[in-house]
Amino acid sequence: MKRLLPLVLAILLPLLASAADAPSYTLTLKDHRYQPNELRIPANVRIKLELINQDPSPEEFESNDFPAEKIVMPNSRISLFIGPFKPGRYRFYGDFHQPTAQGMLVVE
Ligand SMILES: [Cu+2]
Repeated sequence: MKRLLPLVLAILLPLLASAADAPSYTLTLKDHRYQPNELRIPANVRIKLELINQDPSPEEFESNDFPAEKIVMPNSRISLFIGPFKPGRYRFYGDFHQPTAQGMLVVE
């Protein structure tokens, strides 16, 4: 067991560090719209997305351009990790209010 510890740490610490180092960005849902509705992020890095729902109904952050589907309850917040992305534009939306809840990731 003792001999395994350095190995376990060698595997776990980089994972923890990469999660802690991930740059963080915030999206707020209000009146079933994303604010900002265009989010600029750097290419080739995993990012942490903080999603704040200020509406009195649940929303689901979702995209067809990258893997993401996560529910955020009314007046709550969640965080998720997305990327890394190649430069480009990636559409996301709120599955429950698609007419208004539309946004774009601009990766550069
Ligand atoms: Cu969905």
